[in-house]
Amino acid sequence: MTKNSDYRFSFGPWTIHEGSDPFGPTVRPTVESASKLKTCKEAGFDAMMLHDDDAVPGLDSMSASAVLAEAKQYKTMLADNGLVVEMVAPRLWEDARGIDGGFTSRDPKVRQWAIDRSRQCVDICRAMETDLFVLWLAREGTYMREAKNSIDSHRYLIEAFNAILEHDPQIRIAIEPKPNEPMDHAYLPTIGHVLAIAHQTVDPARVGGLIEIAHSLLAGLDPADDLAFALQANKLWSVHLNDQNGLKYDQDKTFGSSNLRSAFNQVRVLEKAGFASTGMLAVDVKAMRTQKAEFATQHLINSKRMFMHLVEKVRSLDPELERQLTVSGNDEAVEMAILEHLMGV
Ligand code: GLO
Ligand code: MG
Repeated sequence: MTKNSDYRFSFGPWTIHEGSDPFGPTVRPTVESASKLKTCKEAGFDAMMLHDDDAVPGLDSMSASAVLAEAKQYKTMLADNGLVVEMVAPRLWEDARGIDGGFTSRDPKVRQWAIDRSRQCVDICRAMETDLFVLWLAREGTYMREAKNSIDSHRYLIEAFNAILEHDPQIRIAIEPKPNEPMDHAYLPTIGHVLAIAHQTVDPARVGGLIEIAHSLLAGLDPADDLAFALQANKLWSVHLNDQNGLKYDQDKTFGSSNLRSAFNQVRVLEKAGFASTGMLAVDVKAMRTQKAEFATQHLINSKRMFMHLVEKVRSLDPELERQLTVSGNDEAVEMAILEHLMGV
């Protein structure tokens, strides 16, 4: 099997979780931060992706200098384990103030809070030596469309992105689109929306995208084509690997576990674009609720393993078959050859 020598992988601490869902409580004990770091290292990952309050728990009640000191401490702990920080994202949606969204809240004081907290998150990025600032715009949307003026909301988003860009000349914003959940309708539901709005900011070169496979599927799109769209624009700055079985709640299943052929095509497009040398693969998966605590890191390991198996499948595709793909002929036979290649028969 291919070693992950050329691809680099990260995961977020929230992917090792207690297993609660909207219908039931936790089913596994909380795992300490240090133990998650150990898993990261032992499972052959290169980096952690973090929310601001993963890096600095309780940051709200701390002074700005104490926040940065603690972020640096976490960074050192990672470095001692040979790990780096891929990105940091402000977790606006878990704060009571962000109930109606942060940047697009109906309350101007909340909109200001969201910008201030994002600026602080940029400082945390810098303290942790990453220039990648991720925005998953969780609650930037509505439950009731009439509640907000959509035109103003998009303007607020651009103003917030500008404030972040202006706060630090080096920071790059990677926006992670998702069409719904937790909101009924989210602003910036697809990578198309993300790249369009990037061009309206004060520095379009520093605004790009992060594509999560499950989110593309929730928008009814083809993830491989979504990846290709961002790649051709040099705007794919991270990928959240996972899978999704149709249009339901955001499942965050193990990469490739639902649709192998689609996963193969996602890997193929990343291979063709040479993504290994330009970005990291972040595994954003949830363990099944039935998974016992002692095995509750398996979903991370399996996602990375599936990715590397599929890299092998892409690289070992018969060159003659590759050639036949480029011309119209017996396409049914060519498709069958791909299916057989995937099945190993
Ligand atoms: C949820 C998102 C979430 C983000 C993470 C990083 O649907 O995928 O997990 O990726 O919070 O901002
Ligand atoms: Mg994600």
